[in-house]
Amino acid sequence: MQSVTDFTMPLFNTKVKSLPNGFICHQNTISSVKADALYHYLLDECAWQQPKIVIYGKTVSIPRLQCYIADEGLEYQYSGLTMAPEPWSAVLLAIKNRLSHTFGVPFNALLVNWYRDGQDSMGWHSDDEPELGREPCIASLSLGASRLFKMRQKQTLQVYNLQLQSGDCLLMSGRSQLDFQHSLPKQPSVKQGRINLTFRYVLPHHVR
Ligand SMILES: O=C(O)CCC(=O)C(=O)O
Repeated sequence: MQSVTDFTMPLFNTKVKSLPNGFICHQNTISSVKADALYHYLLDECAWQQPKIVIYGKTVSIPRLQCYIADEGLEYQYSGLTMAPEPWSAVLLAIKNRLSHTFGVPFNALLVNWYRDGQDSMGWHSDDEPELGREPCIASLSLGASRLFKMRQKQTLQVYNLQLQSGDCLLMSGRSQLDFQHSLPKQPSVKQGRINLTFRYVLPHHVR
């Protein structure tokens, strides 16, 4: 297996799928060998948590595990949760810097989600928390099992499907969070795990 200490991302000279406005999928941004090495590294290294959130008055555990990593002091809040950041490892810092350079965005935060199998999921939502700003640019890297990603136009309710493969990098920018919700539905037939990394720029406290 490839060592993750020499983990670097190749250039983004990959196929780009056309999707609704604001969504771009860069396919095969890392080789399957690197994606596999990174997946197993993250399984071992991340401080996984399964927080509880309140939905329609009921307290439930989120249906996946997660880990929030960011620059010092950059808390992130969603669904009533406040997440204090874990520090960057050298491996994740290298990927963040590569993506920042590629997309011209000074990413400073990362939410890592681990879907242990097809029973784990993410419900419909937009990444529209105030600390992300009005039109955030989010780079979302998929590792492991292939999963269906859905985008739903908020006005027309038209749904678009995208099959995300290991090594794909989905960029969500422009009006993607204003005009669409997205979700990762349960897929009981999927038996393998998937890890998704969403690199974000979180506004410092003084400009929120
Ligand atoms: O796992 C995915 O691809 C979706 C992640 C997501 O929706 C999010 O982090 O906001």
